[in-house]
Amino acid sequence: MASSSVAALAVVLATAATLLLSPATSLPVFTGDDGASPGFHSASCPQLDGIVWSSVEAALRQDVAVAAGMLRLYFHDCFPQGCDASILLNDTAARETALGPNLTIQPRAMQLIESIRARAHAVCGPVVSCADITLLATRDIIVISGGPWFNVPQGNLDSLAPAAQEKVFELPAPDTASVATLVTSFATRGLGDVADLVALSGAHTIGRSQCGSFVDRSQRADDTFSRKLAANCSKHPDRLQNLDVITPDLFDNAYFKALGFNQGVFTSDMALVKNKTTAPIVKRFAESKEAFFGQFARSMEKLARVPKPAGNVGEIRRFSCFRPNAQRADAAVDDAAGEEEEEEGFAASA
Ligand SMILES: *[C@@H]1O[C@H](CO)[C@@H](O)[C@H](O)[C@H]1NC(C)=O
Ligand SMILES: *[C@@H]1O[C@H](CO)[C@@H](O)[C@H](O)[C@H]1NC(C)=O
Ligand SMILES: *[C@@H]1O[C@H](CO)[C@@H](O)[C@H](O)[C@H]1NC(C)=O
Ligand SMILES: CC(=O)N[C@H]1CO[C@H](CO)[C@@H](O)[C@@H]1O
Repeated sequence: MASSSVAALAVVLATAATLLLSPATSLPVFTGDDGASPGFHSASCPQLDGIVWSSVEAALRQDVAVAAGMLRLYFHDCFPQGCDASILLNDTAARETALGPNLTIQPRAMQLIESIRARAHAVCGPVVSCADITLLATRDIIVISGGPWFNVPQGNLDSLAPAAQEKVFELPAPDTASVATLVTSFATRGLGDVADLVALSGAHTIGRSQCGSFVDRSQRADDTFSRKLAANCSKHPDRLQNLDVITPDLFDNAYFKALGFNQGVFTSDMALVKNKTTAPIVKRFAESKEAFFGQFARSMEKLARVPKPAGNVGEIRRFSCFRPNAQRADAAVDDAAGEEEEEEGFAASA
């Protein structure tokens, strides 16, 4: 079964280039650049870093769980077909957020990105994509939560349409995935080093989950911890469960320590300690926060560079991160009139 799904994946990847987005209008500033430079916006929007940092700080103060939401958004945006903000397109018929792996994307995290876009565009004009903001904001939220700094490539264009269903369903399922499945699915995205898989699972250090995502562990109720999970979920089915039960709000290596005590919430978390290849890496990360942070930073940067089958094509969404610019006409009749004129001006010159 594993080999047939790998074959299917290869076919999908090979044909993806012809299935995906057609090139469309983009600002001149983006052409001729494949979008790799972290300082990309320093001339066109020097205020961007400050806007992102202060927005993220304020959002975290209001609700610490938004950090987990942002990490999930980053992963779900970049993994299927590269970072292109396709995950945010919820105002289209085929929206990704309606698909199975994505139902638990936090509206708050989506809203945070949109509000940063609005602030940045108000100051600099529509020169920063929703995809770039997703990367910057997630990196900053990790740093503010105690985690490591890493570079995120900038100059990514926003997709014109949601990702194809089959791409979205290549996202690994936390409740059932075995280590072998996870390793295979990560390898297709340039994350073939086993340490990538273990380090990225470490994002669970600030993670939250709905009860529905770990039923196979909680219902087995075969140890003290899974019985506690089951009890919590039957008492409060709607409350989010912390994935790092030691320091749930701090980005540190306690998640890996908890795994050593059999306190991983997902089956895929526990699989990392049971597998002979990954167990020593878990142990290394549990013993050294620096080792975890170094690898996590490298792996997050790799994730930000997951190849785009059709290349860096698309647009900078100017009216909302939730819909493509072409949908402007039918969707935003009641926007402020003054703003509208200015935006039409940009549209006309693009
Ligand atoms: C899209 O998501 C945003 C943020 O969660 C939400 O405010 C908006 O209502 C959603 N739009 C649709 C059409 O679902
Ligand atoms: C353990 O993980 C390795 C990859 O790191 C994988 O190849 C192997 O199949 C896994 N073993 C089991 C028993 O799942
Ligand atoms: C169950 O819920 C309590 C109260 O929210 C929490 O402190 C505890 O960590 C939860 N149990 C587990 C196993 O996470
Ligand atoms: C529309 C859709 O895909 N719904 C699925 C969302 O995810 C849950 C749990 O993963 C499924 O039960 C739904 O069928």
